[in-house]
Amino acid sequence: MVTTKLLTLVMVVRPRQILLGMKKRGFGVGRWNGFGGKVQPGETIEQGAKRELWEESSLTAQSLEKIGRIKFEFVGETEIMDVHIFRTDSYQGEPAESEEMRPQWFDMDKIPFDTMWPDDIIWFPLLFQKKLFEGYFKFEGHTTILDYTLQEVQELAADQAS
Ligand code: 8OG
Repeated sequence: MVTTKLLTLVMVVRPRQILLGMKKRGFGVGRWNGFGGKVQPGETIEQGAKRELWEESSLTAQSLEKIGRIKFEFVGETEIMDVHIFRTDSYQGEPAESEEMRPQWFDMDKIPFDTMWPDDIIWFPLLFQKKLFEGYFKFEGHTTILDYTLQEVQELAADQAS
């Protein structure tokens, strides 16, 4: 049976820069990424996104813009990861290292794609152009993309699990 796991990913931006965190443990260890994780029972996707951002970077987001949704399939696994992606440029606090992440600002033209999930180089241009998008990536292991789709969309579905 195929199950779906709801996840969040928050991209924090300021003029010409983006905040990424080096993942220190668990899924995606050794890669730079935005901040996020599993949505907990009883919270909305957006609440989960804000909570994870705070837990992993010490930043409080005043508002999040929903910018994308990507589903990931890993060959041989029955769980689809349904990742809801947000962007924010309105936040409070200073980024601080947590047990999970070591945050660092990067210039938008110096993104460390070599040490990121391999799909990121494909959809980051849409993030920078402020386009909304939906995608699907099929991975073999954690480094090979077998198939993918990525579309710009006019709107994203409401905050719901399906
Ligand atoms: O709780 P945990 O750290 O395991 O959550 C995984 C995080 O990684 C979550 O924020 C979603 C995010 N994520 C994936 N796959 C990919 C991917 O291919 N690219 C990026 N940039 N993030 C991903 O689960």
